[in-house]
Amino acid sequence: MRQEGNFTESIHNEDYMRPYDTRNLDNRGFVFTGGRKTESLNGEWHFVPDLYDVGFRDSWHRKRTLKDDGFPAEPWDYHPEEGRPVTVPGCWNVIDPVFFHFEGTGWYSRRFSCPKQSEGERIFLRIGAANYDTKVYLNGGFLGSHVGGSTPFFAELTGLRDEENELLIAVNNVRTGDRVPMRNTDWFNWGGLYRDVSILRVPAVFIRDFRLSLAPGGGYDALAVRCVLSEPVNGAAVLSIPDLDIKTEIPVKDGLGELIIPAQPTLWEPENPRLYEVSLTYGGDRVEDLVGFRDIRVEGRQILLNGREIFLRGISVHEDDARNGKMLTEEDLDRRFRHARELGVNFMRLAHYPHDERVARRADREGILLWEEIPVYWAIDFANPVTYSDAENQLTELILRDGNRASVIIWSVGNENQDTDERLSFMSRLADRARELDGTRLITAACLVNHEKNRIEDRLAACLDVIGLNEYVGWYVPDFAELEALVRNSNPDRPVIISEFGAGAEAGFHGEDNRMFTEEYQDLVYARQIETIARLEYIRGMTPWILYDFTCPRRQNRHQRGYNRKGLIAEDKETKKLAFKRLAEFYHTPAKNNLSRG
Ligand code: GCB
Repeated sequence: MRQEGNFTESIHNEDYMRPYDTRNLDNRGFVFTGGRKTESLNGEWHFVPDLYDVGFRDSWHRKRTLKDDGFPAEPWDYHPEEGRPVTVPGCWNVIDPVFFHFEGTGWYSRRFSCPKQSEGERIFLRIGAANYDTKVYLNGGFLGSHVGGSTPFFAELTGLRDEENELLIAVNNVRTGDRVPMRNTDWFNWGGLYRDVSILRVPAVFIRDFRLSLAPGGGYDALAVRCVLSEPVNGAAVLSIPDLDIKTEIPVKDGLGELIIPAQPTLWEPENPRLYEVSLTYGGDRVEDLVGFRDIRVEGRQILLNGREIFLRGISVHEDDARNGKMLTEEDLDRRFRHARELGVNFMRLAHYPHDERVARRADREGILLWEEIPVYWAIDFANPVTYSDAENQLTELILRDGNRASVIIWSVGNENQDTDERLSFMSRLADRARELDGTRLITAACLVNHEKNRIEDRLAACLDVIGLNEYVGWYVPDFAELEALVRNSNPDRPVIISEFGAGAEAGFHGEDNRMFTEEYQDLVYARQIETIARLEYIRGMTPWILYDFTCPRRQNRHQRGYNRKGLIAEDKETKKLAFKRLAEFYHTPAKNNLSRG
């Protein structure tokens, strides 16, 4: 058989992935992007599904010779130009019904031109997110791989040509036991290049990270600035905040600049989400951002925003859409914030993975506080060091991405994990890592009730600032009396947020309030939960499960048909169920929701 290279070898090689599993595209390659000009690579790409990983086995990225007539000399099984045209960003599951359940590798290719503009300039590709394992090839060469399905990453484009470059990106969404999350989740495993793809140009020495916040300590009279340069240089960066009359040099030593600057900004808070235009320059590099200054702290069993107690009136949300999968459209974003406002929330839990970065930017402008999370979900492989470094990398990339968002007040290091020794060591390390990267936010995790003792009890709690608690009294625990008992049995030493409660309801299905999946039953669960939660001084917030019904292959009874139906609104994102009104009434009545501000 006439085939290029070592065809027979390639079909016998089951170790074909080894050269490409480099995971070198991680948080160390982060580039601060605020205010930078980018060239978008969104738009039309070519796509082929590759269920058997032939592309890796057979090196599809390698340039192959064409004959004079333009046809290949060998029987290629792949041609980058002949894939199906698709729009990036997007999830492949919604391209065509035949791809809906596809789990495997999808190859995306496109051509682009990229003239160099100045000597010494460095050019990076930024991928907003791709689920889950991504390998990047340029002009036939392999640039590297990234794991993690919801955070941005960068690849330096070396070997670029001014005209006609070919980018080939393989994205694999197979669920495996060592990934974060692992095989089993309660949401749909969307696949593809589903966030923006772009190119940025930076000078030889550039700003990798730029962090600006109110200086911790509660004095409200100083800002803390920190910057990290791409090289271990010495010099000075210049921070400028025109509305505060600040133009200050930040001494940089070995590539790191840190300074506390006296300032009295108007504080950012939900009622007045004041943002300041800021910029940082170093040599020929300049970045910008829009930053709010606020303080978030825990004292005893209270959460204090800018020194005052706050009750977090929240709602949980997934990133899921029947037409667009995980890709967030502007329309979806607008609708989500409109519904949140109607509910009267001041807080949102972005479950269970980092959501599109536009959400936090919008929340900054609208004064909505956020809980952001990484998908350390259920029974991930806590004993596996590879799984740990993946989780830590996702956490780091998230913090690097959203470190300047005033709206984000809480990092969550996981959801509903069993209290084992391995899990304790894994997640307490993550909590430490989050604090090391960011001293200006609270750390939490959504914990489980200890069902044996029916009380709030989890060894991880000692490592958290706020205990998140998922309790499904009224649903998985049918007897409402259990809620009273749970409350009586618990005496947490720090604030608790009820990070989930809820009940399934099929929109339009009505009946007695003791019949599961009726809107009436869901409404009753909300009524009972609210009644109890509002009485407890240590419960400082709640994010019921969930705003919209969402795609979920685990849910297949006749009321569900592939959707988790615990939404307050159906999957059409319009049809409200009865419980929506119940929660909105509670949130809009300060006397009832036991705290008036925020
Ligand atoms: C949970 C999980 C969430 C599920 C939800 C449910 O506790 O954290 O991901 O979707 O319960 O509906 O069962």
